[in-house]
Amino acid sequence: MADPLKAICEDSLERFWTWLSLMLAVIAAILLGFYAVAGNINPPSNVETIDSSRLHLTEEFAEDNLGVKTNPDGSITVTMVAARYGFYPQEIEVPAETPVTFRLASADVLHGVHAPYTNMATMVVPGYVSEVNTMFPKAGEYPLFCNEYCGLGHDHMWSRLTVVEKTAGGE
Ligand SMILES: [Cu+2]
Repeated sequence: MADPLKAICEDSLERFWTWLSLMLAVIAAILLGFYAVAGNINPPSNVETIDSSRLHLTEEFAEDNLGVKTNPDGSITVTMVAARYGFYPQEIEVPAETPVTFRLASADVLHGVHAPYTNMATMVVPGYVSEVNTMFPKAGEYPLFCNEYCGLGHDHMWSRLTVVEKTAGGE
């Protein structure tokens, strides 16, 4: 079979390296696809829009309704607003070894949230509700950092996440 690259390139060595780099891209795409399917490794897929300028008028993200709620099945839902420069409420406490769902919305610009040493990390894009499902194995105090530059106060944008031992019978 004639090499289709021959139409644009005479040099056989150049064609060889072009084919090799194309193959590497195909192999990388196959591997990524494989790990995404086999390990269920995907970007957060919650697509839910919200009007960031009217968060305070929504039921879920109104100031009085933010914070930690225990669901009937014992799992926890944490509702937070990311705004320059903090995550509100600024102190939250959740039990260890319990499924926790974070629901975050930005009131202004793009933010990111990250609790070091845990897998709790997501971008908080204005106009969308970010949702993260996680479970904290160990009690302790974790900072919640903003990891998307959002303005002059970005370095000071953090809140406190306290993970307490799971009490017998749940919280
Ligand atoms: Cu920030």
